[in-house]
Amino acid sequence: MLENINSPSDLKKIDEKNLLILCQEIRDYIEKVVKQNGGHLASNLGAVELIVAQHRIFDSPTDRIIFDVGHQSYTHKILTGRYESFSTIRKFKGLSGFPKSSESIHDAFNTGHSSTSISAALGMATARDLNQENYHIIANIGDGALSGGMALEALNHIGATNKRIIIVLNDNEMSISEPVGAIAKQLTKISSGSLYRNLKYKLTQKLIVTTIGRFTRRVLSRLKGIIKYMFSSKGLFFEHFGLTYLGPYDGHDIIGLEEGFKIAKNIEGPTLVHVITTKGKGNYFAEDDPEKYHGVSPIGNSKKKSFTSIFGEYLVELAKNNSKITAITAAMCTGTGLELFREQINERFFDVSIAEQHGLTFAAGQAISGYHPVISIYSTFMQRGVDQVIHDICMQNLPVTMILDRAGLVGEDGETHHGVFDISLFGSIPNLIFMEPKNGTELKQMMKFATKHKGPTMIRFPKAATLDEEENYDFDENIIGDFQLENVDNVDNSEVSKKYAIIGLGTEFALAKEIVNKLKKNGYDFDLFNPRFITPISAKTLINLEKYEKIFTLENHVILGGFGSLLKARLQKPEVHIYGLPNIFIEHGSIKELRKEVGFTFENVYKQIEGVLSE
Ligand SMILES: Cc1ncc(C[n+]2csc(CCOP(=O)(O)OP(=O)(O)O)c2C)c(N)n1
Repeated sequence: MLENINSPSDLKKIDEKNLLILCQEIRDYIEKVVKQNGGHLASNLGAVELIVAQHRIFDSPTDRIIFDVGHQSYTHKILTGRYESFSTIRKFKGLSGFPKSSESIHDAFNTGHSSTSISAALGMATARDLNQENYHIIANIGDGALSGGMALEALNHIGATNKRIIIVLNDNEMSISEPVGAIAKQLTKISSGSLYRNLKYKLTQKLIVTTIGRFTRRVLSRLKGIIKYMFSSKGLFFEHFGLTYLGPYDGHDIIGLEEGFKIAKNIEGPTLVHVITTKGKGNYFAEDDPEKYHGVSPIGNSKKKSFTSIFGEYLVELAKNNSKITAITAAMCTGTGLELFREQINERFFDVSIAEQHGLTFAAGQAISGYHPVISIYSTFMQRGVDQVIHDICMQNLPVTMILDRAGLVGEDGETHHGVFDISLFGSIPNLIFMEPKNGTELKQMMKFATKHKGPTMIRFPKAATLDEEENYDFDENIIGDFQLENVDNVDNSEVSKKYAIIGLGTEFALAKEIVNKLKKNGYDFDLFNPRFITPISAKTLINLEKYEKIFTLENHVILGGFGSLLKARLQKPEVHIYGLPNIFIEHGSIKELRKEVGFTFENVYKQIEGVLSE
């Protein structure tokens, strides 16, 4: 059936009795493609019926369907003319893993980061009303995403505007990990309420799917919505925000969902349709362990040690020897490698839910009270926390260690997830010591130093496998801001002696080394630096760097506003040539493909440097 659906209007023609089969086809297809390409398995399997029902009741693209985070939009993509191209999802030049308006008119709003959908929907609704138009705006949001600050700010605003929008709460009682907080508890109370359970029992268990059965279910479903709306106190939580509460509905019962959406369509003002789904629905493993199957990598991925796991393991070691160290995550326990900490030092582990800003100021609160929090956030999500870093942590010079995981290009998750702006955002903040290690050993040294330091520190590292067994040296307060000079033969040389210098930040040190080896072979006189520090840069280092004629920098970050730019602004004499990523939103694909696409490869950088040298 699926290959004949080219748009939601084809879906509307499908007979009710075939919908179960259709959903199975969708699930099979999603599983097959995710196995090959990687992607968000459990979230998508849980949202199949929910999205089918929406596309049958609403009229996309006239009606605007928004997906919060957007990681659960695979069914939507398949049903909106992208059945064939879905097999290219997350691949270079293929479909994006998230909604993208440049990909389809049905993708009403681009997402990737959490908790934006209600704000966007409300903005669209005010524009619609100013234009005196009449379409529906639907914001699909998960229970995890609902805990994010922006979603709550938007709910608060809704109360003041009373705009007609439909929020569909996809409640699977899971964020990536178990959801945290009062809202999650409130939702659990609603969904486990006896009225809901009774109705669900009546509606889905007892009735056989016959014509009469379907008719009765329709009536009961409609009644259910009305009963809940009129008599239930369970939705009061949302009603206090000025929303009309409908549900909870069984998110795998298409007929019931369709009835719910029909009711919602006719309600003036903002409505919340509460839908209970099973994350990973239909896949035994994903249902059983939705945390593990939230996102999966394609089969055959290498199991080398990542910076993330070195960080996670070493933090446990440090915290076992220092009872003041705490670990904080914003709903990304597994992604940031903190499971071991959660398991072994649970009393000092804090998951603040999808709340990066809160997490940072929460860390500041712990730090001002004598603790040393280590908060790990993906670079891209840290974009949310700029003011908290500046105003709450750095201005008060508090001992917080901030880890920026997934810094640089991240690959298949694409433009919403690359961590390529953090140096621009955090590279010039007073009091902050901002570092990037060249390998796993250096990461450990930086972590040891950072957790002893009496002020704020930040360490960025990429999604990459790394070595954990190279040379060791003292990394302490005495070397803050000093770039480390290495010559290619690895003989320690503290004198600046050459005409040219090449500086490779973090993992780009390896690329710099490769390039300098070839340049030396071709007769050029070079020094090679591992900077270690993005900010501050010591006076000693700056004085040394002034002696070079030309300096070449390499970084896994955008060029303008990055490490090289900041360095260039501080040097008078040397010409500084900066290599890194262009200041554009870079698409998705493997890191290798993306680097090739933007010209950040050994061959290209070497060629450019040689060009500069032969000028
Ligand atoms: C600002 C931000 N922080 C973290 C994430 C990572 N993230 C992606 S999905 C997700 C959990 C979302 O849970 P929920 O909304 O309940 O959706 P589900 O996957 O359970 O369907 C998280 C934390 C993100 N996308 N954006």
